[in-house]
Amino acid sequence: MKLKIVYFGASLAGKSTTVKKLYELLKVKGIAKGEFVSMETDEKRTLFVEMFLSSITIDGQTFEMKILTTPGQFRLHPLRKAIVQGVDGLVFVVDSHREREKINFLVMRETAAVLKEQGFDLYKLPVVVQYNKRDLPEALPVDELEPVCNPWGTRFVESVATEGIGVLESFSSIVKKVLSNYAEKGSV
Ligand SMILES: Nc1nc2c(ncn2[C@@H]2O[C@H](COP(=O)(O)OP(=O)(O)OP(=O)(O)O)[C@@H](O)[C@H]2O)c(=O)[nH]1
Ligand SMILES: [Mg+2]
Repeated sequence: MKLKIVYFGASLAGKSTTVKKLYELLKVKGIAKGEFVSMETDEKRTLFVEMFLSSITIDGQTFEMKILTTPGQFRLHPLRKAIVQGVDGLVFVVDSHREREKINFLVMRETAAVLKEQGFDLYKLPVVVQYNKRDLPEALPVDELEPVCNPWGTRFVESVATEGIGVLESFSSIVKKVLSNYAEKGSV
């Protein structure tokens, strides 16, 4: 079975850092396959897509997972559409910096609109919220971020992606959610 997991969120929230760290951590465990593919602009912003493949075997059944990030910049909107197509689960990477509160929310709303065009409801898909940059002195308390960034009331993870903190937690959390979602639908 093939699964698609997409990391979305505002530009500079830390999606690329999260997924790169995740790749390194999974590679050490022997769970990541092949290379990490990335395309960036000269300013290190994600231009197109970053992705890698991973597979896990549970009870004799192997799940192939494709892990992707979306480019956060608004001018790259059309690419975001292609990336979320057929998604099975999402990680919402939130920039905890107090000045980024509004942009986090706008990107969530825009992602919901993109998915709606494709017949998906963001608020019903498996999602994990990852509050990133918890190391910043300007980080808002999670209690303040929750009402804005977690309309799912879903499990959240606090992270410092640059140090690899919280990265495996958000990933294992979304994998569990995606698998239990399939189990509920009776397709696993
Ligand atoms: N202090 C701090 N900085 C972080 C953290 N995570 C990422 N950063 C920094 O934030 C900047 C942006 O990180 P990226 O991972 O490139 O952000 P992105 O979400 O992929 O950005 P786009 O590709 O433009 O959408 C980089 O300079 C990172 O080093 C964190 O947890 N704490
Ligand atoms: Mg990026």
